[in-house]
Amino acid sequence: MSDASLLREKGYSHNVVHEFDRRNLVRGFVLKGGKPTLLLIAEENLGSPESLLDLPVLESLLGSSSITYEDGVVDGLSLVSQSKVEQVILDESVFDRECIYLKTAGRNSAVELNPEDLRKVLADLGFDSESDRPKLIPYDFGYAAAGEMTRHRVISGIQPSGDMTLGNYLGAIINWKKQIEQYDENFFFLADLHSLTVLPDPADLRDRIRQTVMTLVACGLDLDKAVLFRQSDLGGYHAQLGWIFSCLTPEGRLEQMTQFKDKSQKQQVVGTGLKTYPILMAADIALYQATLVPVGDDQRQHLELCREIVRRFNHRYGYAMPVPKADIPKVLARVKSLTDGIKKMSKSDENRDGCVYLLDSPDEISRKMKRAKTDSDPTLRFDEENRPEVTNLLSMFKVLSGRDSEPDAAIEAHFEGKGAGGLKKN
Ligand code: AQP
Repeated sequence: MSDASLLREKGYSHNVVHEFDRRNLVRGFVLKGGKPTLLLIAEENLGSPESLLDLPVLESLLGSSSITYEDGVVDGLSLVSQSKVEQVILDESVFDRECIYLKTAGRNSAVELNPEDLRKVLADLGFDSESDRPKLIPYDFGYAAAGEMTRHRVISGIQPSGDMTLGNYLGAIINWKKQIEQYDENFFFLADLHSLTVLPDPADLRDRIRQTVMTLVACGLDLDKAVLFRQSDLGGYHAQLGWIFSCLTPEGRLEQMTQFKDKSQKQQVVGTGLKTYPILMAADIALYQATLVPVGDDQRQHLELCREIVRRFNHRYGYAMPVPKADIPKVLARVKSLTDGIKKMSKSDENRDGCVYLLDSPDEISRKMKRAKTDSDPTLRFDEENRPEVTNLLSMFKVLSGRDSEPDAAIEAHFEGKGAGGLKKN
């Protein structure tokens, strides 16, 4: 049985393709040493099979120091279904990709698959990382070089592009504060070079830099435990690494960025910087050899690109920097506008009623909340797809009342019979 026929049999949607993007290729190796193991690893993390064997991390994962491996193309999933392997090590970084390709044995073709489906197929085949004796070992090989997982160097930035919103706070700042308490090395910066992409007035920009610093301090960012700096004060270094990274980034990748698509529509003249923004962002992170980046969901795609660029750099020039991980809130990773549940709450939004600004007075916040868009259904339910506005308000309540670990049903029950009016009062 081949991987393709296995996926067909299991009913997982996939395509068989003959031309595929190697960056999205997942290579399979059979490792022998202790238990026969299938290793599924993203091509970019591989380096060479020889260097893979040198990885002490692999030895420790297998609990064995003498590993041999079967090279060549391995029809990976089908080996699992034939019970020829007893455990699977899965490179977690495959989940950064929108799609992956599993090369099929003996042919120059690959199975195109959604990464989440790979996890489901493995679970269906009895390989589950949740069981007592896990047979599925998830590991992020792209990140492995960063060393011990319990230590992190944290970095994140904010553009001084307007008054800070509740979106900035809940998407990012709240996590910055948590990281400061947990890790020793924390760097945060005012991304003023990034904000030049929308051509701000110079005097406004200077004022906003000052105001953003003051707001961050007012949010409780403890500057005894973190470094806060202005990006342009070290701009030469950021720009230099950005240039090197730009040489490693296919132009087409930049056009896929949704933020570029959104922001370029609002500009009369689209500057090149708006497009290359994610490259500078990758440099901002890699320059400091940071490992953890607390950001909101809108930056997920940029972080994914940053990880790709760093892997490519390490692969081409030798290891120099860890592949950073994004730290994105589990609840309310993307705060939506109060007036439009499809749009993200944004400091540069012209409609100020859509945003809760951190410097708004309590009266102003209450006025905006009262006018927030909801729908005609008086029963309050979390339903992102069909009721984005109500879901946004319920999620805000959930996080701001410190009940984010509770199930959605508990929050819905809290508002039973109170309708949107009751929710807005909270
Ligand atoms: N609505 C949001 N929900 C969750 N997180 C958000 N962030 C921004 N808006 C939301 C997070 O805030 C951090 C700083 O953002 P930024 O200043 O670097 O740029 P941005 O993501 O483009 O934020 P804005 O507010 O929308 O700015 P403008 O209007 O200038 O584009 C990031 O971690 C971001 O994810």
